[in-house]
Amino acid sequence: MPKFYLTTPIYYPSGKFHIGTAYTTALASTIKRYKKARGFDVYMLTGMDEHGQKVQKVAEGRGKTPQEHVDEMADEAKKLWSLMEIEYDDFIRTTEERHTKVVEEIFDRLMEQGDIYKSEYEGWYCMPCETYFTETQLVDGKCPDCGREVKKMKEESYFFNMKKYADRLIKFYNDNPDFILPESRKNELFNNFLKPGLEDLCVSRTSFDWGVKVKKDQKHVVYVWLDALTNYITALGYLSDDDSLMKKYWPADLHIVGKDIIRFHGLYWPIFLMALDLPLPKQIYAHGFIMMKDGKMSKSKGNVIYPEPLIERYGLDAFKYFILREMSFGQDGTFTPEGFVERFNFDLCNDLGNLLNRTIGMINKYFGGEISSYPAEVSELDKELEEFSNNSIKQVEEQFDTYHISNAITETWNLVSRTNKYIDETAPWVLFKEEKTEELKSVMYHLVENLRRIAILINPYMKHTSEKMLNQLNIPEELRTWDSLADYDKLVNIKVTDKPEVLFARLETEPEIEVIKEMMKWKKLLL
Ligand code: ME8
Repeated sequence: MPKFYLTTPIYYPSGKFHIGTAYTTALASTIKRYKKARGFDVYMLTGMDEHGQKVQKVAEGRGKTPQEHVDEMADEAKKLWSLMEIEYDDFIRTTEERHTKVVEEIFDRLMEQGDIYKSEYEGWYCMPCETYFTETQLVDGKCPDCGREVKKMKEESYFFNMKKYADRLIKFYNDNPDFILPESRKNELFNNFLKPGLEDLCVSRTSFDWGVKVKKDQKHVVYVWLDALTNYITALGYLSDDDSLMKKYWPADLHIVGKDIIRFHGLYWPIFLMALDLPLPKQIYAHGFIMMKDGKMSKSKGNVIYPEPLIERYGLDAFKYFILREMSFGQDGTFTPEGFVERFNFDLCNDLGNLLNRTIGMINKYFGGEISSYPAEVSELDKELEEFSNNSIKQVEEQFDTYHISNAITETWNLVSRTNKYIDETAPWVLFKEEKTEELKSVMYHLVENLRRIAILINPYMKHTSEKMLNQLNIPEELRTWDSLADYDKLVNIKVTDKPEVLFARLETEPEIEVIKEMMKWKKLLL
């Protein structure tokens, strides 16, 4: 079985996770379910990045030790991922011994090899980003990444010799044009950082102590990004007694990150791996941001909406549907209450829910809930629908395979619309009136067959809806698999439920928008 190792960023426990964090994780879990359905042995890693000055400050603000704080936050994170049914295989925390021990060793080894050397650092430091900038990198004297104040700081530091590996990385980029997705992000990294020449990177701090200590120089703490990035290999047991997962799954097939951290993943991480003599990840995908009306949704700004109230009121599937559909490949997407209610009512209620309900209603009314098998004769309209449907499957797979999840959803909804249109075109109620029983049966067969396919296509991100659809149609197990999408004539003795259940109950637009606006007023929360 081919393997597929997939990761999310490990998030900072600096505030309660909002729907941006939830988006990355839901995206990864969706890709995992898709890959599994396609026969891959998938391993998905997520976790928490628990060290650094920012986390230390937040803990102090709560009157807790950093360890107490991160322990609570890790529990909260796991609760959220369980509520969202995230199918991760491991949850790594950078404060765990299995991680810290290996980070110490890696740092030591890189020092021994001469890749890390001691010097002095002076620069402009952005605390929220935990990053130093040179004078010229600042934008209007502020942090070029987040726009906040920076502080002039000087400290004795260890540096990583990036320059030594820069040419190898340039060659790697040239030899692997799909290494960074989307291409625009790759070009940015290439033109703005690699071409002008990489600076050596400061990889230790003395200004705080919440982190992994440098083994041979204990007043230094390992830079949080060197600490954090290595999670992708420490979780697999790199340099530990049992490194069987490392042997099996490394290199990663896909690191999913937000565009804010592509620089760390696309430049520093590959170079650290080169220095460790390990193969580089196959692909890194940087997605866009979920925006609010006043800019990027972020833990530090507090302009957030949390997943829990949305899931509680509208269900997990509707929540995932919205965030995954709204974010086009590599682009930003916007969260608005209006958009959410509209998608719920139009896409889920009208388009999908009604298609299922109408179909089941008609089969019950016209045939007592039963139709036998693939019709002996098919009409032009049937053929058109079948072709459209076959092509939709191809498109959805192509989009999933290239991680264009939003497009895969759009393609699926095109099939939903096309199937709805087929009902209008074939006008089953007329066929019934005119007693064209065979034609009517044929139409019902095609409807069930396409609903079956749609249910399978949405399964990676709307598991419950998918199962409800397949159950109401009584589809046998062997025709619920991804492979069975290729079939179109295998259904026999279809017996649909006589008690159809509404998939998504229509929302009253205006009052519902108000409900979501209230959710957006939840104050910034820590836990
Ligand atoms: O950067 N829209 O942690 P972090 C979409 N610990 N995604 C968003 C988002 C938004 N508005 N806001 C956050 C860190 N994200 C480091 C990572 S990895 C070795 C270390 C998601 O808690 C997105 O994936 O700040 C982004 O890259 C990540 O959360 C940042 O999480």
